Amino acid sequence: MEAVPEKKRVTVDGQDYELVFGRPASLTSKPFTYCPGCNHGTIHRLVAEVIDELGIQHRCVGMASVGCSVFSYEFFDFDFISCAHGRALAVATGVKRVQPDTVVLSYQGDGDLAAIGTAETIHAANRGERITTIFVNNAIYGMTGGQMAPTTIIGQRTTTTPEGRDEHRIGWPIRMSEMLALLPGVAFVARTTCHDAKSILKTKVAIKKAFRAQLEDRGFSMVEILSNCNVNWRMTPQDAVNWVGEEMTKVFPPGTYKDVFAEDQEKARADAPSKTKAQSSEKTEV
Ligand SMILES: Cc1ncc(C[n+]2csc(CCOP(=O)(O)OP(=O)(O)O)c2C)c(N)n1
Ligand code: SF4
Ligand SMILES: [Mg+2]
Repeated sequence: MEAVPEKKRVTVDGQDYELVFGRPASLTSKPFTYCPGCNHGTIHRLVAEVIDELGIQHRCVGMASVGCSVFSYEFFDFDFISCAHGRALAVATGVKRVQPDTVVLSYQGDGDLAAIGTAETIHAANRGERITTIFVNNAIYGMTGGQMAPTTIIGQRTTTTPEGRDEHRIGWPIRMSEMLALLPGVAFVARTTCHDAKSILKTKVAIKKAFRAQLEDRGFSMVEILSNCNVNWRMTPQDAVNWVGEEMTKVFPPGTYKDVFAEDQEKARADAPSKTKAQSSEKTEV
């Protein structure tokens, strides 16, 4: 039976309280500087909670990419490297290979991971680097003022596609999770969202599995999280959250695209009847 964790208590103004909610140890006390309603903060918290629960904070090294999340090095309370645009997985590879006991986290936006860093992403995944990537897909270049990203959806207006993205001229949104799932070096890939409480909980489960893939030396892992950029989408935070759930998910369906743990279970199930058969035929012979 699992041990019941001891309840934490705090004293405020001389009064004793039970602590039911607090800041994860893997986050610093610096307040997030993201726009109100932006999911970068939600995702930071989920990553930090998972790191705390796995007890790996002091082994973690993070890669900060270029984009709004460049400031992630200020918010996570472990070592971070600020990487050049698109190069996060190349730097991550170097860290993991030189210090295999570190737990390497790469936190990247769609402009970083799926545009300038496409080559680094595909090759790190194909090499099966033991790295956990958090890919925040908000369908736009947020930090630089709302230019089209590779994941901008057809018809979406951005500063560089003021009439809406036209597939005949600019091509289609890239589905990174589906692409990477084809590579044998990839152990776990899932796409989740953060547009409601249920999806936030599912995102946390996926993040934990992605770290587990690294900790168990299984290969590359990534969680693509559909996020919002209400400021550059020119929407209210609530409309932006709804747009993720109603429109983005049509182009980027949430789901698990590769899961070596589920494959293990399926294999064990498939092997089980044949073993029984072999055992029973042995029995008959005896
Ligand atoms: C080599 C280089 N080219 C361009 C830039 C400018 N730049 C900074 S952030 C960014 C877009 C980042 O978008 P994304 O990765 O989607 O992150 P978001 O801000 O949307 O979270 C660009 C083009 C840069 N810093 N370096
Ligand atoms: S500009 Fe967009 S991605 Fe950047 S913090 Fe604001 S809402 Fe988030
Ligand atoms: Mg982006």
